[in-house]
Amino acid sequence: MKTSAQTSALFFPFDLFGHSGTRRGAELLADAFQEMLADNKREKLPTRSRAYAAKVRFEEFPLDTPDSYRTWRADARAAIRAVWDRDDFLLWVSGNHLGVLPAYDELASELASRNVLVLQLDAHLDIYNLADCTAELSHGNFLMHVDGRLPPIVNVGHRELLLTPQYIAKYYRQTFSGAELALDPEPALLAVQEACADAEAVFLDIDCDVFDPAYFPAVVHPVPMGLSPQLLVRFLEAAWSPRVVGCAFSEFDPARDRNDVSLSTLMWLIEYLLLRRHERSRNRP
Ligand SMILES: [Mn+2]
Repeated sequence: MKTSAQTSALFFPFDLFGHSGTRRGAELLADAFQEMLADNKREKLPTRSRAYAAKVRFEEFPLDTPDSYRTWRADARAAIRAVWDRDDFLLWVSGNHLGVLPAYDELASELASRNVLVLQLDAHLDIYNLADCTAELSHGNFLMHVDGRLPPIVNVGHRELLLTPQYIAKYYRQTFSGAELALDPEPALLAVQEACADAEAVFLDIDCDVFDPAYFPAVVHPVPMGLSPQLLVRFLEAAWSPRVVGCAFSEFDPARDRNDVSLSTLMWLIEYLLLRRHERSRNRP
């Protein structure tokens, strides 16, 4: 896979069949992202942002007509496909987690030709089939609805206490629960590093509820025993290589934020990823 020269930052405020406050989250991040680019442009002194300033393509999907919802999945897939056809790095910011399904669809379509891996940071394993869950497509079961064969997924940070290991293993290559990470994160860091080193393309899927609510209050249903942002950065670094083809963020519900601490965390991570991707000194083989 070629090293990509550009980043395509696509904001897709989809929030149907899941948490509706998250639409505003994707819109707010789109605003903050544009503000960051504008601030960088105004700055006359050299800053590290020059590494990526000319390399970012921004696009926001308004999703404001019934028609845009009728074709949301195909439209999102086409947009993602175009990014990867250009060998761009994909930054995909969705409303709820279901809005990341089109990226999984596209990764599934690549499985025949290359070895793809998803590193999913999420409090939930989105394969729920329990009595109180709908069998229809939803944010809680969307991995069961991927178009084609499910790509190999490693989950880090889930807080699952109900689903059996046998059932989980049908969908996940490997999982590391929040409790396991609390005891010792090193085995998980090593496993992530090895799995990502073996893959030809790695996609990072960050659901904001993976964070511990103490650090990141802005989610609809906070779940305890989550990751600190510091530990999440360690996992990003364990996964990182020029073969990371993109990163998704979802489930940010700004109405529940506290002094914008969650917003700042996400913007910090987004800028960190841009530098990670485009600062030449940090991407030597
Ligand atoms: Mn989740």
